[in-house]
Amino acid sequence: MEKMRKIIHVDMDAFYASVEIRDNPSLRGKPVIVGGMPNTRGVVCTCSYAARKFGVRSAMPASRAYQLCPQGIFLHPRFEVYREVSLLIRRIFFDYTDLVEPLSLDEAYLDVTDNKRGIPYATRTAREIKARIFRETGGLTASAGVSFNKFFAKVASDLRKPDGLTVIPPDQAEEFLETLPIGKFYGVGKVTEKHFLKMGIKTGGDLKRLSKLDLMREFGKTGEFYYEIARGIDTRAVEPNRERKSLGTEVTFQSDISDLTEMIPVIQQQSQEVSDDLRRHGLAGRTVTLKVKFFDFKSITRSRTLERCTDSAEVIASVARELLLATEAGKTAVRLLGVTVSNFPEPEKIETPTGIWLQPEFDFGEEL
Ligand code: TTP
Ligand code: MG
Repeated sequence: MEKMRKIIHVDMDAFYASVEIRDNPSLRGKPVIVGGMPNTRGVVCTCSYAARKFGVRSAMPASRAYQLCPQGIFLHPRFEVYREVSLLIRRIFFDYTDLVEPLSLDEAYLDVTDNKRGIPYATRTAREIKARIFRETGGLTASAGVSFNKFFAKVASDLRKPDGLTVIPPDQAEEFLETLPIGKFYGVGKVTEKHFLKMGIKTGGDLKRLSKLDLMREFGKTGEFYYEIARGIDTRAVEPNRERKSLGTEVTFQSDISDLTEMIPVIQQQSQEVSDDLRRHGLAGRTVTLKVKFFDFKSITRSRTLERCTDSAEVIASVARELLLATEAGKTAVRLLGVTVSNFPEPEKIETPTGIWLQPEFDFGEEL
């Protein structure tokens, strides 16, 4: 029988906001909102838990956040500082395992089945990692989820935020899934959640009652994935070298548009989203690509490669705009626009400590 995997998912609490509070303790306990300023078209990157009480959320227009929380303290993000903290926590992870798969600056999966420190329980490893993050970052907290696959580990890390540690052992997994809201399932975003709710599927229990065929009819290939997830099966390995090759976004219009003055704000908005996303992943790229699908479904892409890497919304937007102006768009009606940035440099090499590799000599058993 294959040895049971021990997976930890670590996710920093209110990441950008917590860093801001760390660096200015007079903000502690206050509604701190990091992102765009209220009188601009910017959006909220994240906010402190005090601000969440007012209903402020990530990706919300900053103007809306101001309506909900006029006493909020609005701050510009400082990406270089977040990137530093991110490197710091990744170094801590590498002290325990080389099987680290970062998902963004503030979260990662760790496979600690055979960890470098020979700690028999993933729960203890998670506790240690949390304590070290707190100490070594100057008081930032993370939440961790511990389980036997990625899906449960990720769901678990979200259950007791902030500063949480949640374990989902195999014998509790099924019971846990039964009542889990459908929106919390891996791969279920806002759109799919609505789709499920329309079908009357509200929880994991409801999901489990659907046959594989039903799910495939509704969701195609992804349906098969939902079938397995509903049964707690997730065989995805933690992939330490998974590299993102590009980041982008696209939108299909409800009805075709032929006015260039309508298209330009769309690509500006998309460039902003791509820029936010790049920064969240600590990436910058040299190539900007514009995709245009015309009314007759003919699709083209146009790219430009820059001298230097960028993650700036203004730069991306200005390149995308030029690319757009050189197409038939405007003369011909358009049904889809997309902006992508690619061509990332080699990822920053993270030094892994050269210390001794402690080979565990004891039986891991079936305990987490
Ligand atoms: P998250 O981990 O999703 O959020 P968080 O760490 O702020 O809060 P939580 O305690 O709920 O985990 O995202 C990590 C960082 O990524 C976040 O601090 C800011 C950035 N971010 C954005 O810039 N835009 C977004 O829409 C989201 C969701 C996050
Ligand atoms: Mg987080």
